[in-house]
Amino acid sequence: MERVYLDNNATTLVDPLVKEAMEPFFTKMYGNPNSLHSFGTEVRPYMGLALDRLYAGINADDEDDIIINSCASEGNNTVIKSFYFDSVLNHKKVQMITSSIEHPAVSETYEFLEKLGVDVKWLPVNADGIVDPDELRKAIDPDKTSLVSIIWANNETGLINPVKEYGEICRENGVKLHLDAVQAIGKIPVDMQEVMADYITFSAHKFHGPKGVGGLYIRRGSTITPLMHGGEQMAGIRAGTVNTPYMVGMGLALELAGKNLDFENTEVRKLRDKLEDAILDIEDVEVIGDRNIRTPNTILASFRGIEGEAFLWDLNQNGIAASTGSACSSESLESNPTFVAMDIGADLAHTGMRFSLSRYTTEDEIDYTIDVIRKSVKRLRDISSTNSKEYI
Ligand code: C6P
Repeated sequence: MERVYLDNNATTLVDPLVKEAMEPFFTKMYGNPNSLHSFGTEVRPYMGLALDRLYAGINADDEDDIIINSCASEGNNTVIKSFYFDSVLNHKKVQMITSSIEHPAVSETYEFLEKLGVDVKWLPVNADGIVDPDELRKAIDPDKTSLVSIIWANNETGLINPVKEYGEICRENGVKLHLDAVQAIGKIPVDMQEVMADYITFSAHKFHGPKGVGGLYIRRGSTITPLMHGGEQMAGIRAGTVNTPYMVGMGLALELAGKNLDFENTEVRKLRDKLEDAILDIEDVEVIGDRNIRTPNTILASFRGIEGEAFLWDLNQNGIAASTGSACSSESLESNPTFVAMDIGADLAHTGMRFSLSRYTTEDEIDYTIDVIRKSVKRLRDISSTNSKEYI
């Protein structure tokens, strides 16, 4: 076995069909789509096709907007800061609500707004790792709350929040809802006629598209004050020359992800469950969250007595790529936000390991991984018990 990639929540392999579809836009059809000459105009139908695929992929209405940007972090910053800008422009103090299990692209943006004086309410999670709709209902003050931002599917655990209910609660109270849909898209159905969110954000590289391109969905009737000024691209909401090859790639990637949703839900889930069952067979191991309410590709397991960093290193030595948490905070030794939010004890806080599969994961790879995990856990536990005996 050469290498096994089980860190698909960090990023994914670009589907070869996507790469092929992007190619002509680097050296042949490289015109600026805003130019009036043929080099510019010939690109536009392909952008239209990409947009059609994105609209279809999330079942957006023709009247809704999808803004192409650089990534979900940009989309999350755009939505949250837009509400802050509006409060400044309207001389109105607002309250905003988020949860304690957000990706840093949301949580750190809110922490920054707190420094600017914004009142931010942080919703807890329940024992199942879910943001309880009742907590949201209680936290909303219809006179003050302007925006609610909640993660659709958590990147560490894969736990899926009841977003449909959030949509109903926000509607009842006249409050806008923003969902970080990065880990939902391509893994579970995302249907904007079902879920009444006003804004959702996503990144192409999580569903076998290229890195550095993402989308911001805006429901009709909702507005955005731009984060980036300086051009009329994207209806004036996001200035900057559109990255046409990547937009084309993202459109096709989402279409292919849609076609593979059943496969994710059956075949990827089967392999995930096989790995999870084998992990749970090991003594003193806990998997966070009920597998039936998780994305079908994700496991966050806690291996008691094994330090996450050492385990990660051992897996890597055997060619297996996993992750102790989200890739962008993996260098910090702090506990994963999920462990903190779920009040999982300090003894387990540094022992978490995330395994995230994709439609490219094979059964042979899972069998090999199971074998390596068993041996590695035994070896690391033997080492730590020998070391602790030396100190007795
Ligand atoms: N999570 C992970 O290892 P960007 O980097 O902007 O494409 O995506 C940011 C982002 C936002 N929200 C969620 C829920 C995410 O999972 C991510 C990316 C990766 O978990 C890399 S930190």
